[in-house]
Amino acid sequence: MFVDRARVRLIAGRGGNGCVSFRREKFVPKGGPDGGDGGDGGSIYLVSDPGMNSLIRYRYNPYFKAENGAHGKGKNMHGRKGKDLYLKVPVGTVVKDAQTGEVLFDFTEPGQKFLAVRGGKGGRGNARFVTPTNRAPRYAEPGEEGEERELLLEVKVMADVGLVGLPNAGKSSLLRRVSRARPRVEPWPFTTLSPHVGVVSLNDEDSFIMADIPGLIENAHKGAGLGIKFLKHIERTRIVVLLIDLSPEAPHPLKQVDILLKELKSYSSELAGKVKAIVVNKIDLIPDEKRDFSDIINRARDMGVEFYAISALTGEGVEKFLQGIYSLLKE
Ligand SMILES: Nc1nc2c(ncn2[C@@H]2O[C@H](COP(=O)(O)OP(=O)(O)OP(=O)(O)O)[C@@H](O)[C@H]2O)c(=O)[nH]1
Ligand SMILES: [Mg+2]
Repeated sequence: MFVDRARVRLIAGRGGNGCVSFRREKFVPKGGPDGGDGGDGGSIYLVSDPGMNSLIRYRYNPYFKAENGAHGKGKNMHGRKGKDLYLKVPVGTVVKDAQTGEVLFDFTEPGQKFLAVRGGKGGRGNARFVTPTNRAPRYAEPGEEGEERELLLEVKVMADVGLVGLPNAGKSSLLRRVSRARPRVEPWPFTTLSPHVGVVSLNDEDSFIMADIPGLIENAHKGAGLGIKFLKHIERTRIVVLLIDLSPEAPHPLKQVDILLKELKSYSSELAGKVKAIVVNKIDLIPDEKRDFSDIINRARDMGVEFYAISALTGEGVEKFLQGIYSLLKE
């Protein structure tokens, strides 16, 4: 489980001012007051939507302002109400006040609505202030300011896909290529020390969450390298992808598959059962004519999993891999 966070600043719309106006018509010498009311400012609501699986859009665009109410006009014309804004958040989002940390709302199911900032009330026009003793009031109310608030949104997300591979296999490079996550990439093992997660957007509607975890080595279950504790971060992913390093310094690809499967199994057979694809990375290092992956393709076939060949560096094969993973997720 990863915590996805975003801080947003919300400003509700101002109410429109009430209007001071008197009826002026040709044959009505002393028209009464006819200033209309200002419209209410728009409010901002948060709404839980099952189609949202991360808060990423708010991280890049954290500022929202709802429309102001229009001012009232003469002839008793009321100002139009400012439009409300509805911001979609994933189910599971917890809303906190950014200043105090107080929990304001907890979205536990789809379709819940939380009024985050209320629009200012429109001011009343002078027509409303007529009394028996003052039949021609020359004042109207101004519109109220809209509420303004900074909120912290937090959601615990479960990644859809977990990348598992030896150190240096290129897991972080792949995550960087396909998402906006920015895990560090270095030409030496054990660069990644804690899990990272990124949203992979295939287009406006289709996206999934991919997690990059520290590299696994042989005997990790006995504590070698960074051990296997961090596998708990991908325990609840739906799919595990084995990322195999094709560079000459790495063990033979089949050997890598064996090591990874063994370590996964020693953590839990359920996790090992989530392996749905074997992906060989760094194909750019191998000239076209030497690309023969038949042994590993056969291995994938035996295991009943998919096979992809990619280069996280050049992007070759990556699109096809993402599409394949996405169709697996949809099944
Ligand atoms: N030629 C080539 N190099 C790659 C490719 N993908 C990653 N690398 C290189 O491999 C090295 C390791 O990449 P990382 O993405 O840090 O590997 P990692 O699997 O995240 O490694 P750890 O975090 O240590 O487990 C870096 O020098 C990358 O530039 C690739 O497709 N082709
Ligand atoms: Mg890494």
